[in-house]
Amino acid sequence: MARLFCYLTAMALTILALPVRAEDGYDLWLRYAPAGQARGTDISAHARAISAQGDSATMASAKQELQRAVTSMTGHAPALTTEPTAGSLWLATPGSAPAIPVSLKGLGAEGYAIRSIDHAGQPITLIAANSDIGILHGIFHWLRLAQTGASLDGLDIRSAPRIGLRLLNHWDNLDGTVERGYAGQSIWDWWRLPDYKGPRYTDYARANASIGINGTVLNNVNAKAESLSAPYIAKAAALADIFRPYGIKVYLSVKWTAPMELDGLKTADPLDPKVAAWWKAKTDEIYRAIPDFGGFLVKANSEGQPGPQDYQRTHADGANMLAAAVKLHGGIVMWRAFVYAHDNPDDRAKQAYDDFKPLDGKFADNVMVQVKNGAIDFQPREPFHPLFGAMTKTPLMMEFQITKEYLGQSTHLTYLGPLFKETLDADTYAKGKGSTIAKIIDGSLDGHRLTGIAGVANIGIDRDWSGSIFNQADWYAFGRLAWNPDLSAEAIAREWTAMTFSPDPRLIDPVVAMMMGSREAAVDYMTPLGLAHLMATGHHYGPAPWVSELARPEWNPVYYHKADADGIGFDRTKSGSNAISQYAPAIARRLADPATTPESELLWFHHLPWDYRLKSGETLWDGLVHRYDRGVAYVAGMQRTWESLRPLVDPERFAQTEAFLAIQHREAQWWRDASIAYFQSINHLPLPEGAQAPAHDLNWYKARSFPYAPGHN
Ligand code: GCV
Repeated sequence: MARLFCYLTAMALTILALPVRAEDGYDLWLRYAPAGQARGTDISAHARAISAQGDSATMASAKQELQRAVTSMTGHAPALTTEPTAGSLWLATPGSAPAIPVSLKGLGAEGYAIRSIDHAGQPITLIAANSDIGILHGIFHWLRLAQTGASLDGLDIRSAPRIGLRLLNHWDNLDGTVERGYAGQSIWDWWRLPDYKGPRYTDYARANASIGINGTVLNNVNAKAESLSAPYIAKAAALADIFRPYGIKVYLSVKWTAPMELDGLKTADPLDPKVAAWWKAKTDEIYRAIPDFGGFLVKANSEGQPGPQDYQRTHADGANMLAAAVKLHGGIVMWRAFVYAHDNPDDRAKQAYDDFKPLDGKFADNVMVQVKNGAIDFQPREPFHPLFGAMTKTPLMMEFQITKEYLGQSTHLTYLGPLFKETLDADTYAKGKGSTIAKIIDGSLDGHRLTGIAGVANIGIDRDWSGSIFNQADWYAFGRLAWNPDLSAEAIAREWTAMTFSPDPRLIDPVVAMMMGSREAAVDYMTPLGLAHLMATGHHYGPAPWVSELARPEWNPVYYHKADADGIGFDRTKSGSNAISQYAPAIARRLADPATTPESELLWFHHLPWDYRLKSGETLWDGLVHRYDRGVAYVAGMQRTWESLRPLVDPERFAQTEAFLAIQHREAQWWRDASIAYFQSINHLPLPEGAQAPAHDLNWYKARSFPYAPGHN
């Protein structure tokens, strides 16, 4: 009896210590958790009522979001009024409220102002914008303040996006799979669209609008022609209808040979009038179904995809033909620069520049060239792509990868904010010091009106959307940086953590610290010192630096590390591929010499002897091993930090992260051990003192096979 009593008491105490809500991650950063008494009263006092006159679908969504959020945070539903009253949130646009006591100049169509004002003697929070979409963005800003515990008094905020097009690129296939997707099947239920439109589509739009994303490319860049068939246009139109009130436009990826596949044309030559007429008619058909359709995204002449070069035409010929078709409707073409050819023996890192730089100035004014952040392929670290700064006459659109094809897929905690920032802040020296990539893509450096940024989505049907709770932070960070590339990755991590878990500093400080070092840790345990592309073939899961027999040279990891008995690294200086000549002279000079090359990019640009001395004084080999160990140790540190947070996190999300960190630790050790075993088989060097031998011999690592790893293309 006494034992039973003790047991029940212990159970009761455990239950009391737990946060009350069970969480599965579905609500993302829009949880609107009950705010606690003092804070709840404070929020209530600033949101006694929602005052607005407009009745558009967007305004209705804004009001609904506020009601839902305030009610959930405070337990009290705000009243709805048309005129501002004491303590109300007043949503005002020039169309709905004649005399707005704040200037809307410079806010554009999507920006907003938030100001605490005295209105006829009453304290009110004004959220004002030129459009209802601006209001929606404004209310999400206010809700961010409310959720993160920031003051709601004395507000005087103005915000407008720096970059015009802020898009997700879904690599979602019509069969429901997602290329490089680690969060389950596609959220687009193509089969049951357009008849069945589940609630997830609206929640997707809410989440995106809350971080300022204003466009989505629905289908994979490795596109199927059928995406442009009438039934699939109707499906895309159904989604567009749901997203429109949230300010999100729909775009489609196209397959170059669609005119041949869908309608039996003999050619897809962009200069053939019949081909141009086909695209014009197809585009008109799309705009009849989706009047605000955004435009096309194209992967052409890349990795087996067809394109204009198959007809001896250039990328500009192809892009301009499509651009003419969408132009009358106000649409755009996003032409990807991710190209490399199997018959080009030159360094793969140089090929996009060689293809596209000569085309600068030849693209129509509604074409953007979409460039990946680095010249190879979304590696844990890459130097910035040399096309940034080299095509001043063409608007360049940034392409980041939010899904973590190369950074641990769904289970590794590797916060991408610092990776995105590293590229955005990189100085191209295109027009002297301060020519950052952020200024290139926001159009300010070269005076472009059309500006854009895209992120390859990490979204799937998993309950938590992104395959893990922490992967949601990458989606969030992408949106926030797309709106304002000057934000810091750390500030974004703090916001996200406060909204996703709790604004309790006992939780935020350690979680943010752990996130901020996590990408560098992945670089350390996977590809330190500028190494790249050492992952296994096909699914890209785990290490395989030994692979050397794939059909195309640049598919093989040995192509990238070039390790031999004497040294390691890819010589991209004059004595090698001379890829450094694609950068501005100030950068090329720095990269020509290993001593002035950042150590984080050393082996990307130089082939160096194993006994090359690093800045620390240790040899290159010892430095490599130490970095592998540092990466593994960081993950062990994250495990300890997370364990210490057990009392502050709900059980479901705690358990997921705990389990995933254990996987990450095991896989970090695997990367470290397999890489060391392989490189040691080449250089025959002893490990530095204190470093542990790999757990298995090289053959054991080589024999590992994962035919069912997710995300395969
Ligand atoms: C969509 C890499 C990926 C491919 C992807 C390609 C691209 O090669 O592994 O899955 O294809 O990049 O960006 O087009």
